[in-house]
Amino acid sequence: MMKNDQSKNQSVKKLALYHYQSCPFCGITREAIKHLGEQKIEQKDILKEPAFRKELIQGGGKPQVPCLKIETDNGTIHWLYESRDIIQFLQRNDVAQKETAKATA
Ligand SMILES: N[C@@H](CCC(=O)N[C@@H](CS)C(=O)NCC(=O)O)C(=O)O
Repeated sequence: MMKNDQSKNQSVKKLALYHYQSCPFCGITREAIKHLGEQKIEQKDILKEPAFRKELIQGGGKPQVPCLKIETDNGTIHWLYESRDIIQFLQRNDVAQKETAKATA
């Protein structure tokens, strides 16, 4: 799991969810994304597109889904596995985005 200090100090530039339709853990994660609403997350189905599966293995180290690829402003890339950790990260990121929007309004 990403360390808290990393998620606090680096702002998220781009998010991509590696998943596939029939995976129940992916379904829970997609539902959470839908619930959070406005987050822009590219969805990469690894069964429909073999190149995405390759990216996941090369980048994250294993073909397990769901996995969230997190790219930060300073160019760091994190591969976050485990649906529970992904959902927790997205909820925190959503709160952070809303706080930033409020502060800059
Ligand atoms: N504890 C994990 C379970 C994920 C999981 O078991 N994913 C299955 C698909 S439903 C998978 O990717 N299996 C292939 C693998 O682990 O290599 C989570 O909550 O995300």
